Amino acid sequence: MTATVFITGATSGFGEACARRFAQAGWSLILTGRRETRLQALTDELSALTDVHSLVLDVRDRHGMEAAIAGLPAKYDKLTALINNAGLALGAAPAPQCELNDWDIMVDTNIKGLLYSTRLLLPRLIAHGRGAGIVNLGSIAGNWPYPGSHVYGATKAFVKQFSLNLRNDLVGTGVRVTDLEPGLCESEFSLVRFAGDQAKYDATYAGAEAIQPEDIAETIHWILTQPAHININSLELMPVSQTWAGFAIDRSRS
Ligand code: NDP
Ligand code: 8X3
Repeated sequence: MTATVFITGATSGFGEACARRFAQAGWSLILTGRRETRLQALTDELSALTDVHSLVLDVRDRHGMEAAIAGLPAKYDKLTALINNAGLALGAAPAPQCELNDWDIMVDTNIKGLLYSTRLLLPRLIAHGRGAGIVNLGSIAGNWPYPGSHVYGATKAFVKQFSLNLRNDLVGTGVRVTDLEPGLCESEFSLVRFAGDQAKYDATYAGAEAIQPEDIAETIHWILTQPAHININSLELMPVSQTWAGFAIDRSRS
């Protein structure tokens, strides 16, 4: 049986790199994202290597997700892997200056979208059984607080706890769950976060030798091809250039 991976957010960054990595390894792909032109171009390109099925989907659209997944061809009744990658940060301003709308979008995408794809695809992963796996894109932001992370980091903390809890409920099914927690990685993530501001994007990565999407794809491929009796619970990775800052202290009262 050919291994099949369902990837949310395959139109850029980690998702696109995963699509290429798994295609190279001969897996069938189910690719999703909102930007149809990009999705189609990637589908056309990778169809030369493997079987590719694409779905133009907004993960926040529960009914759209239900319909699209229910309508998958029978050959995808068993799924080897789900990469819950679609996600975003919006802004890095202090909480009092933030737009509630941006907070809604992060919660709806990073939490609710991930829940929809997980719940809707679990029966297919369980049907595959031993050796199947889910990789959820958490973040160092779910482990460590930093200024301006507030809701984004909190969504990733949710992803971590949900991933660990899900493992308990999947005991006996053979389905594995991993929370992957990258640090600074160079992708459109920062263009989205800074509303297309190229100068802020450049400043974020300047001289940092950030992790690249291909590095993340390689890591995810490694996680999902471990022997079937091994579950990588969580994996945090950073570029060597990134470490932790000290505690901040307000000295304005002296
Ligand atoms: P990119 O911005 O390059 O990619 C994000 C992907 O998510 C795109 O394909 C986008 O597709 C998709 N997406 C966003 N919103 C939706 C939506 N509502 N419905 C469907 N797809 C959506 O970022 P990265 O590749 O860097 O990020 C991928 C994941 O990794 C995210 O969850 C992010 O939080 C996480 N992460 C990123 C880090 C980084 O430093 N880059 C570090 C740690 C974690 P489209 O717009 O076409 O819908
Ligand atoms: C993205 C990594 O450090 O920008 O999840 O929050 S960080």
